[in-house]
Amino acid sequence: MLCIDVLAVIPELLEGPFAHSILKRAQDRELMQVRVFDLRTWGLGKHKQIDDYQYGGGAGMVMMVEPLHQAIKDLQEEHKYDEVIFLTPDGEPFKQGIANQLSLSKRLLLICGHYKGIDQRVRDHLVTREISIGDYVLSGGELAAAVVVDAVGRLLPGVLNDETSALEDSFQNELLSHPVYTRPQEFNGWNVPEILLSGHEQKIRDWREEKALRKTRAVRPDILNKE
Ligand code: 6GU
Repeated sequence: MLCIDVLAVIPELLEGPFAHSILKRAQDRELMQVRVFDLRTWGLGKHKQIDDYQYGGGAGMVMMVEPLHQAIKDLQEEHKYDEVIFLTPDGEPFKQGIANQLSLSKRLLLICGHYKGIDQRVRDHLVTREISIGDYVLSGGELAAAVVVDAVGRLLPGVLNDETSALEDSFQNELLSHPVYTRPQEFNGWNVPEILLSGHEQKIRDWREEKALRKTRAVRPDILNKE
């Protein structure tokens, strides 16, 4: 059982993604538990403040150290985390390998950033890993957290059925996926490639590999022949 806790500024953003399909199945089968916490619960004072102006000046609010520290401390009291992950556009690029690694954990804490960022002292002393889901800026870390939870959750043994084996995914073998077809055999004059109907297993494997290679060369040459 993998337990993932998420500290969010807008927890509502995370209600949808975990309530359906594969992530719902993972939770129903008790292979994964996802809990979302509202950071404002730990906010300061009457207004439950969680952000403030930045020292040195400049536009944009910064998430304060105290609410995050208290939240992490309270949650750590319940159980130790293998990783405390801060989701941030300046983190390490999220790749399949990281998802594979995280799927072997027992407990993860994901922290969703907002505004200009979080006080550096949280990153220096409390966060163990920083992850970005790509080279673009989202308005908050919640959607990134949903991406990470999805990518990790579907890898847990027993979540996917055999026919949707995660091992054949794009990126697991460093090639993009080959094209796939289902019925009908002909639609609008558009035909399924003959080879797939041949029953010739080795030829089909070769054809798929060739297609995957071509596709990868065309759109992601950067992932070919790495090291
Ligand atoms: Cl993890 N957070 C935000 N706010 N923006 C991002 C991101 C994360 N990854 C890419 N862009």
